[in-house]
Amino acid sequence: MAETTTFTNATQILEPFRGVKRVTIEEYFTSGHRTCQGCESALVMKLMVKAAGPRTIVLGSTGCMYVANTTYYTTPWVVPWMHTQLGSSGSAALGTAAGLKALMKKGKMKSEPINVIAFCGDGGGADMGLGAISATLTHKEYNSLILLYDNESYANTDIQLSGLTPFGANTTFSPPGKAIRNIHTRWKKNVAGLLAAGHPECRYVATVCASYAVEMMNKVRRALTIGGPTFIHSLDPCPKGWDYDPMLSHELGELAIETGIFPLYEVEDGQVKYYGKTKAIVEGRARKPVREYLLKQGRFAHFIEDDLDYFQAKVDEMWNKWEIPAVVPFRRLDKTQAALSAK
Ligand SMILES: Cc1ncc(C[n+]2csc(CCOP(=O)(O)OP(=O)(O)O)c2C)c(N)n1
Ligand code: SF4
Ligand SMILES: [Mg+2]
Repeated sequence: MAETTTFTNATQILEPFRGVKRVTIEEYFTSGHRTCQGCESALVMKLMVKAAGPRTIVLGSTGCMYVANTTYYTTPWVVPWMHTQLGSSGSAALGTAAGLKALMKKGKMKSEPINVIAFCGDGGGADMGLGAISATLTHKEYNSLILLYDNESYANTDIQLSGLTPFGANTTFSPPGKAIRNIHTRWKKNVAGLLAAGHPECRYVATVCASYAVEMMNKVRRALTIGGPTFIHSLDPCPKGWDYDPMLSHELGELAIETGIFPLYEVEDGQVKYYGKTKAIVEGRARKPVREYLLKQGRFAHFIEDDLDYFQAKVDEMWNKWEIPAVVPFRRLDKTQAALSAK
């Protein structure tokens, strides 16, 4: 069939919400889910789709946000929703965006901007599905957003450690013991920095935290408006996996930012922009000590002073030694630095 002339591959223009009073009242992720009390990932789903609006398709890889949200015959999703395999959020995003584009181009469906959002957990996205996400971020002709909700474990299968689990955390794969206190001794992957640096044609990568809900929704709106493939990394406190009282979810999100452990930034067309309390840190506000965040969580209850010092030193390094603080960990060789300054 001949292509229609009306097709433009445009995105929806979603202006930022200017303050909480301007946020729309409609919900597209409602009652009917069975996540734990205080689950920030459920809040992320609600805010993500509220920001996107009704003309949106959501695709979700296996994990808590699939299993707890789609118990047989019930669902909180008001918009069209599809489950996809654990490592395939990238493929689902690309395939859906390409399918919509083809159908609209051929005139088989009305030509209109439809948001495509695929979400994945840290296990599904930063470990198993990294290759598919990477491929999707190179296909600049298709509009989709991949949102990684990071509860820092394979939570749905009972809290196994992932590549985004923090150093030393107690998980079912890394229980502290008498002989070895910290089984998990690797540092968390820098997933947003990795994807931003590695995909120069991806126009938008951001980090968010739902403790700052309006800012978080506005990053989703920006990603969908700018178009092409885009990526957002959300840090989501998880009462079950992190072992804390559910009433602390919001506070822990704030502390992750205030300690500098999780920076808030966006990279738009290659330009890094810090925002919120991270921006204040960049401009000179002191970071809170990491112990204020870590010691509120049972998963770090076995930490001794040496562990807290190590964690603090690694975070200090992110801020003091990285080429782009807390974003890009490269360091210039002195010679390169000198050669560049001489130009
Ligand atoms: C290929 C494959 N391996 C293992 C599983 C079992 N499984 C289902 S959900 C899940 C955990 C996924 O972790 P994550 O992506 O971080 O999402 P979360 O459960 O934390 O929300 C696992 C291992 C699966 N569904 N598919
Ligand atoms: S285990 Fe964590 S991510 Fe999963 S539903 Fe419970 S609080 Fe949410
Ligand atoms: Mg997870």
